[in-house]
Amino acid sequence: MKGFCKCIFILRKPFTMKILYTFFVLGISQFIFAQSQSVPKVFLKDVLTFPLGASVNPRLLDENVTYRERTGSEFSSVTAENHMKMMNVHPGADRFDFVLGDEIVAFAKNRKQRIHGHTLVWHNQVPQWMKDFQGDQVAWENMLKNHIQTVVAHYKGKVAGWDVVNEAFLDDGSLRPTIWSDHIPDYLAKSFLWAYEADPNAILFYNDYGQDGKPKKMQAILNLVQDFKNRNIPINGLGLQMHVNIGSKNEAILEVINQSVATGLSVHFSELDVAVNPKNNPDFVYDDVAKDEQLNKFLLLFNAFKSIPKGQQYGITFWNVGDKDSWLRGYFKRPKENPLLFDDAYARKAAYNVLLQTLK
Ligand code: 9MR
Repeated sequence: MKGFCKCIFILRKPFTMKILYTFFVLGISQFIFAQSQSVPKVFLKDVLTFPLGASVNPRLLDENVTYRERTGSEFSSVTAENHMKMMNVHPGADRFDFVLGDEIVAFAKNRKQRIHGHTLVWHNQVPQWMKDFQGDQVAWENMLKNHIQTVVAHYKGKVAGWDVVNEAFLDDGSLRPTIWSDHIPDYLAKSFLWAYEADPNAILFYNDYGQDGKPKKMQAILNLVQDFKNRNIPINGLGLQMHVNIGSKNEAILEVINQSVATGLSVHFSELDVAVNPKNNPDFVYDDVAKDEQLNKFLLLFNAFKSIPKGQQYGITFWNVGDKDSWLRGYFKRPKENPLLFDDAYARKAAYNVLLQTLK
């Protein structure tokens, strides 16, 4: 009894009360923190019936812990944004360099993520020695075949699918003039055949951008698919890059999705971003109106993808992880762009949570 009275006496002292109160509050917040850490987060990738991907940059994976954590936990598929392209993997005629591509593969394998290969044949990011290459048609064919087959063989069994040829058509539907079209007749079909020879299990894609609202370009792609089917050239999928913006017309987007699905091939929204400031207005503010418009585009795309027959759903891949890593800021130099699902600090945007609630 004596001890009890003493205790009450101490508690009455204002200073002692303050200290106890502080410990109490600290304890509660520690408890809440611990709870929030231990409760597993719900991930968008887990409520989807198809893979959710991001293109990644190995330097950021190395240097930025938050980027690494987000990429590892939020996505079930990864694409190398640049490090499986010709310029990076084949820097000299007799030299291949798979170091950074392999880093991405190891990262993804450790996290049981699927790896999508991008891209075997393109007119951009071509090494200088290829641009300067001299030789007749046979020499060009051997050079491209060697490139494709060495890269595909290196990643055989690791990469699930390849963008075999990227962006081969112009908006008017004509074949884009490139070093490949200049030197190798029927280079698209040959590229697919060479890729198939090197890995018959890889899912082989034709990948392009801006099909929506460009009916001639889309028709050229559909003609390519039909022609390949007629000639037994292996093709398994169509990549719709989906570099869209908040002003892109919904009907046009839905039309090219439907046309792609109608081919019966797998469909990949392969490089998704929804630009909010496409005209690069320096006074642009990423306000609630822009965020809502962006969310509506995300919803349109995810809902459309969800309605694709399951066997044709290869997945949706975002073109990098956080807004500040987007090519629209770096490559296009549009500082006021916020096209992705995660903000500059890699926090989930409000749109992420709406997608999560709506799609589960
Ligand atoms: O995001 C890529 C950027 O880092 C490169 O500098 C750029 C070079 O052209 O390529 C970007 O990725 C492109 C992709 O490989 C193909 N579709 C268009 C993408 C954006 O340009």
